[in-house]
Amino acid sequence: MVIVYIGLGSNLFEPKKQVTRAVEELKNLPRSKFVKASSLYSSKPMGPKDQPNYINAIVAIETRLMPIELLNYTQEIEKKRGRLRKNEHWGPRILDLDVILFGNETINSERLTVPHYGIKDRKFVLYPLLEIVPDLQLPDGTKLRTLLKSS
Ligand code: A4P
Ligand code: MG
Repeated sequence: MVIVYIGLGSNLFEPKKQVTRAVEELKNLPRSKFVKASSLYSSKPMGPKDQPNYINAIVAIETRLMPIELLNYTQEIEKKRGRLRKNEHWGPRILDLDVILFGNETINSERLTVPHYGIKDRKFVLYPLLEIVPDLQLPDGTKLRTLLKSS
């Protein structure tokens, strides 16, 4: 089993409900065991300012799925929530699920970049991660606490 961290975000159609419901769906991933979820965090939008505030959270899951299989499932959950792709860059969304970390793996494929490219400078990712895994180190050895001190 590999431990993975999935970032959840929503700023449309009752964001708290969207994120809470997605956490429940992630509990049912095949060949996986739910570990824990962070609290919900509210923040101002990164990117265009003319959109509602976001609700974000992080979920930790142990899985036997391959990274791309996990992405297929998370995209399926986004689609069920009516996630519309091709929105403006960093624009509003009903549900966004990002694979933040996949064990200690570094992945650079067409569909998947892991660690997620934004992890180091997104407080809405770093703070929920700190809550559930305070001693986390990224695959490159960077400590989560160091990132928070410098952000
Ligand atoms: N993809 C590559 N790597 C990954 C990964 N690690 N996890 C590919 C998930 N997907 C990954 O995704 C586009 C493609 O990225 C996918 O098809 C997948 O193959 P997308 O979700 O359609 O793209 P996106 O999310 O609209 O674009 P982007 O630039 O990734 O947006 P972000 O970075 O997700 O930012 N402000 C606050 N406060 N909180 C937020 O959560 N979120 C955004 C969106 C903007 N502002 C925000 C927040
Ligand atoms: Mg995304």
